[in-house]
Amino acid sequence: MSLISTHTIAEHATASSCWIIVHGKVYDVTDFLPEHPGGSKIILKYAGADATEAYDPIHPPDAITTHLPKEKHLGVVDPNTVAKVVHKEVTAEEKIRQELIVARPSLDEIVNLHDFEAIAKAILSPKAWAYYSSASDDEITIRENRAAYQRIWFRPRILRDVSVVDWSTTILGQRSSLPVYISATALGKLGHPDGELNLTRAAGKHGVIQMIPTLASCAFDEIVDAAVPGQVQFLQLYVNRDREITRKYVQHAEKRGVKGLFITVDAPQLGRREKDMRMKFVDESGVAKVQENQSGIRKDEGVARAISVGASKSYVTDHIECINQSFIDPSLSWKDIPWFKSITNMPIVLKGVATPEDALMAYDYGLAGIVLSNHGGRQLDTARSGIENLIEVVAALKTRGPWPNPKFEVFVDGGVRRASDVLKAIALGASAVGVGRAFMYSFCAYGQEGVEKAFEIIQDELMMNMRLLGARTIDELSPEMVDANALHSHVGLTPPDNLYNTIYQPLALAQFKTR
Ligand code: PPY
Repeated sequence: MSLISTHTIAEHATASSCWIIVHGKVYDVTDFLPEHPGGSKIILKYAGADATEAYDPIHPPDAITTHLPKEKHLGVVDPNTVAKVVHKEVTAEEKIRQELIVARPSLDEIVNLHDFEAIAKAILSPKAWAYYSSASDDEITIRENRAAYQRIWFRPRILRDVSVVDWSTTILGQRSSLPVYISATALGKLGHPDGELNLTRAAGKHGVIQMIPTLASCAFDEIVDAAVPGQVQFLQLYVNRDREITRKYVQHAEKRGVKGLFITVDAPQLGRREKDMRMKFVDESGVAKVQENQSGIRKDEGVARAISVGASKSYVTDHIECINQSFIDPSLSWKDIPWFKSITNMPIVLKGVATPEDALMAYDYGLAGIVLSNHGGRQLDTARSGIENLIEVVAALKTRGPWPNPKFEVFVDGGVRRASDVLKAIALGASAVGVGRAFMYSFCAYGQEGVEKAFEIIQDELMMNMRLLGARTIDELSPEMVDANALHSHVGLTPPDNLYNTIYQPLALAQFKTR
């Protein structure tokens, strides 16, 4: 491979000749610019320079090598020409963050899932925290996801000999040590260098099922390769406009042993997440700044960095700039379902169902199940919580035949932080519950060990709550064990969730310029 000097690379810094460096290798991406799913502007920002830092959290490591023809792989950067790293001035905020990382509580001191979230909030880069924690519009739904569980009360049974309790179960016919699976969350490397692999490794050790996200930072194969023999993994799918890409991806996943396909159906367009959007306008020193004339951002687009997608507009922020909406086909419809069934034998589950009407359609289309989800409050704001929808959905499904129905499973996700939440959902008819952010925060805070600790905490809480509830197995959880009468009342008489509320960061307003 030829050695190329940084000086030569810097001469190719325009749209008519665009070279970039990724992981020390030099690529000519000129012809690829119009094809890049995230648009050409983001690449041009790094034209003639090193793009690795921006590339890493967003792309699987092999994306560039597999997508770019071999003749565009130009060589490696001549190390003698790389300027010695000049240490950037560390901001006061960054200094505090570094100190907090060192001063994290020891893992022994972590007693609940909120702890992970609080630590992640303190030690993540402001951008990563904004992306992960943000939800759409006024963030009503994300908070309702928590609040809804607290409008359900237990009706515990006594004197049932609960010396032995067993919370293991099956999910889509697969054994699971917990009635909980790891739900898909994107861009894991924004929070930890090992990204989603933290989840895979912890899940493998503990017999927990992981749903692999389409938009993982790690390559799909890397995540499957990290699994131990027999470890069960599902796949979350964003359906590409180019169905050939989707077909190949799904069939490859099935060949690699993935046991279930969860098609995301609640995101034909990305929700507007304001915390994330505002991050774009805060420079490194925390000073509010409108980045006019940069990457084509126009003042008249306000704070939302808008890109055109057909007739609609959707925002992209710095770190997800490379994820263009072409990943997500807004024309996806029920008509596509038979095609999915024709390309795979994996059980197919729709992720993001919110009404009994759609639940019945999924059932009638012969699918394997649904996830009652509002995408962690990141899509349609003031959409109801999955747990609230569960009651109506189960009532509707009972009109189609005996319940529970092993051929059609209902899952719930959103806002789960306690085993008591899990038990409530199962008592009301869910097969299992998805947990996304809480596991992600556990690896942001402590890597794989954090995720393992999160599993242990859930187990401890399950044991205590099942004993106190009088349920020895998951099958013994029944609707009579909960009082959900207040669930549909949105009046708000529930005591505040103090732990969660101390972490919750209120939305901000537009900032005045500093002089
Ligand atoms: C989300 O952020 O909620 C996602 O599901 C991932 C994502 C990220 C960027 C574009 C589309 C979806």
